[in-house]
Amino acid sequence: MKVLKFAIPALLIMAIATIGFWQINGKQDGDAFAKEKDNLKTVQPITPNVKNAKYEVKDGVKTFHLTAEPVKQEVSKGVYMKAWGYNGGTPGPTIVTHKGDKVRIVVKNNLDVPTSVHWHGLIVPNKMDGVPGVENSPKIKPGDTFTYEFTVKQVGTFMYHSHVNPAKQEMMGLSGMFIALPKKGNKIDGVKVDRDYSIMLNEWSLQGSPSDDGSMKDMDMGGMDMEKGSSSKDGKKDGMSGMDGFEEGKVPPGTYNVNPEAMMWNVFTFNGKQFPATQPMEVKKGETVLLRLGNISMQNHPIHLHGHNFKVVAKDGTPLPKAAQYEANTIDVAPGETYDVVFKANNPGTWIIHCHLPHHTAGMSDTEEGGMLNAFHYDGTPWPPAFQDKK
Ligand SMILES: [Cu+2]
Repeated sequence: MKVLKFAIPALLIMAIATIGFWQINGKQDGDAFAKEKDNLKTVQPITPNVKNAKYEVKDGVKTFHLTAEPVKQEVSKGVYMKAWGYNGGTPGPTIVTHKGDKVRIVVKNNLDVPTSVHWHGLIVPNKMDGVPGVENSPKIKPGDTFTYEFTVKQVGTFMYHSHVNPAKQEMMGLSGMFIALPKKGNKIDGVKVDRDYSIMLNEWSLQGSPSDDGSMKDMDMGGMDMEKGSSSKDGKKDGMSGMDGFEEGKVPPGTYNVNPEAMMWNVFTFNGKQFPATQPMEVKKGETVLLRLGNISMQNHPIHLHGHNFKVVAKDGTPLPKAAQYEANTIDVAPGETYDVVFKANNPGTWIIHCHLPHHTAGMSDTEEGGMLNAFHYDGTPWPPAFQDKK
């Protein structure tokens, strides 16, 4: 009896302790499960200033629609260029897919010249490569439509662009980003990411008179009338750069033609916008941020991030082996290249990212900075004056 008297409370205590332990453990398991589920979620890629392409799934095939067409694009306040793009803008919408997706991309040509779309870096069947005359895909005639179809076999950052008269058509703006995500989860290039941002690099030669429709006949007048007489230190007229129109970053508000053949450029864009029209990228402290960079232009652009080192984890849609990954804060992106870089958001504030060729961040008439420049903005930190309208 004495033993029982002692044993019952002891058993009771043990039972309560066990239930308590299960409860605590159960909760932990629940958290772990929630965390695991979270990790299986895919982070939605964001291309600042550019939409992701809409699609519909038909018979298990993801179907996208691209319309190649003339676009009138505002690159920064009041500065419009008459470029070519897809679905109303340049770059065209970002195509987001998953590895294993069967995709169909219906391309309508609303230009007055033939065109095609090449899937840059993607391993596709030869006849889907979009290089008419070399393989069997057609030059898509004005008004015509062609459907490209392939299975996405890779994971990474790719691009798309015209491959008919590319010297002209790429420089008129016929390009866009193509992202292939893993089948599931947010582990990209071996890193679990919380943010997925893309920046496409382009450069433009805007010509014409700001007051008219930008027709070529006026190109010699451009800038001269605007900034009469004043001379810059290299002896050139301010606002002029020989026959090529306006100096870097010195294009006054107006609507202009793009001269795709020019070898001097005066507007340098991240996703078709120059600072301060670039939409800053939000991050939260502690997050792991993926940034995808792609270049369809005539020059290399050394892209530099302030306040952080990033790790270069992939090139041209191909993950780099651990031993080949490296830390840096500037990466030179050559034409045709894509890079994936990741960084830990561990330094709150607003940190700019920009091309480090000084002329490529030349300010517009009313700003000190311009061109290829954007910023990462930490959630909860004050917005600096340059971004007051972005809040
Ligand atoms: Cu540059």
